[in-house]
Amino acid sequence: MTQNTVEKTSVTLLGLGAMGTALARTWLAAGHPLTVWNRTPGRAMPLAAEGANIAGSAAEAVAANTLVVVCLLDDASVEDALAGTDLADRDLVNLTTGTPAQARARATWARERGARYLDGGIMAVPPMIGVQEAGGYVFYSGSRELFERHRETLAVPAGTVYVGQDAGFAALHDVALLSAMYGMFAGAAHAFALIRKEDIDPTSLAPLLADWLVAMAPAVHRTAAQLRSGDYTRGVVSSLAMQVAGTPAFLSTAEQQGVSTELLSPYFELMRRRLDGGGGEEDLTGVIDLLVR
Ligand code: FVH
Repeated sequence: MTQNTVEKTSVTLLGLGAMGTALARTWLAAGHPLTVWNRTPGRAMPLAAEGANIAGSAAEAVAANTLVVVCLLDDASVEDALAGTDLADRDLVNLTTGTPAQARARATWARERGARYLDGGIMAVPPMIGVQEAGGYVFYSGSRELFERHRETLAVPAGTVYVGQDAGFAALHDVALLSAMYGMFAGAAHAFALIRKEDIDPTSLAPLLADWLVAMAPAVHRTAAQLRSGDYTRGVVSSLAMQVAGTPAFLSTAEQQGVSTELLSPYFELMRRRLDGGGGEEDLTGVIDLLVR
């Protein structure tokens, strides 16, 4: 008989909210021995039936395995949960959303307690976890050695993208992408508001909107190339001057439709300022310089 089993890394997971539970299930399904802890114990119980070891305390959970993943509400809850645990010689992977400064401080904090540290920013919602084709992934930053050591285990719930030794970079990438997402949602909200009082079915606008946003998204590559070269006129398709000239039509349409321009106007004001500063031949890239203080 041939023995073809590869030993899977044992994982400790602190935090069984919506995201933590999704992570737990994928590791269990992939055959990783898993020890879990949650502040409210009732949330851990269903996982026992799926094979998880339920720790009675965070300290017990941390003691159980070298690889300790935390996925909690915020940085303060990480502080709370890990208080009183012995992190010496642990590989701490923190998937809790926070700021770059919090991640850097947490890396120092972990090092002072004898742990190796990796920070993560999750680019997925719980239903995407463990579903490869959903395209979710996690940004990681901090110890490269730690990332390489646990790469395979970390890749079980979602893809992995390592963005550098600076522990704050995962959070920075996370916040950058999510900020762009909110800009997109803001634009979509304005678009739906424009048709709200008309005899137009929002479900007929939605696919048009989605396709349009997808068609426009690659423009970020031109923006990046212009930022890198410092030449904001390179490869311009629609000049800033032309675009500013078009803005009254957007503002008037909003007014005629009884829609507030509070989402749109701040961006238009930045475009106008850049135009007034002599950027008429440029792309929209100059707006970025106005944002950076
Ligand atoms: N869910 C999502 O869509 C997003 C997707 C992108 C990444 N985020 C971040 O993931 C972290 C966890 O999110 P979550 O969805 O699991 O959040 P909740 O379901 O609200 O669960 C929160 C867990 O945190 C525990 N907790 C809260 N405060 C404390 C504390 N002081 N001490 C110990 N644990 C604490 C909470 O425990 P309990 O309320 O069940 O006792 C949950 O386990 C988060 O950073 C998202 O931004 C998710």
